[in-house]
Amino acid sequence: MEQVRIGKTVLRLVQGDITRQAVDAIVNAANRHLAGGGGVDGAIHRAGGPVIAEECRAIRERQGGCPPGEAVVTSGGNLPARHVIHAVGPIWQGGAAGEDETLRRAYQNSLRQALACGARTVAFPSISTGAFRFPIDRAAPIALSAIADFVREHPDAFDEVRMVLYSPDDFAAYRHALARLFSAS
Ligand code: AR6
Repeated sequence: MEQVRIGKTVLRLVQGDITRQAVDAIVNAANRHLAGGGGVDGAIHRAGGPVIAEECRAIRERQGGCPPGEAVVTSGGNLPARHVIHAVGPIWQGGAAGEDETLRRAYQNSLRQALACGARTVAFPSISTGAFRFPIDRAAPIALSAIADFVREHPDAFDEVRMVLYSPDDFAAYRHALARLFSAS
């Protein structure tokens, strides 16, 4: 299963590069210092250009960064997306340090920011499952149910929420989770 409909909103899985998505807002898997880095964060800063780092620096100076579970917004620079929502996921510490709840909040606060900037189409990467080492089989159902719950609570907000999975293995993990979560609906 690669997509489901939740009311008027499509929740879709695609395999690809998030920097190429023509949506209103893409989400970045950032760190609490909003300092840039590798992985999807590096790819977004490279493709979007220096304006994103400049806006991140202004946010850092204003509010000292972004704690895990929260999200902040910059413009998209040269990206097809108008906005970048920088979400900070949890660093995996074994699973008993509240990582599941922090991951869920990262998705929901990202959607809250998307709603606030009027984005009707939003694309997410798989937050925390790279450098932050959150196991993807555990992250996928948390990500999808966090999105689905938020969409159910805001039925007029979004046309599409897209998960953009970079590797075939990541895509397979999310497809499996989507089928399990929605098989009865
Ligand atoms: N499009 C979509 N997904 C991607 C792309 C891309 N272009 N590139 C990588 N991924 P990670 P994290 C996938 O490490 O675990 C950074 O240094 C990747 O395959 O980017 O939240 C930040 O600055 C993986 O499945 O993010 C932070 O310090 C997923 O994106 C830290 O890493 C997330 O991997 C955040 O770690």
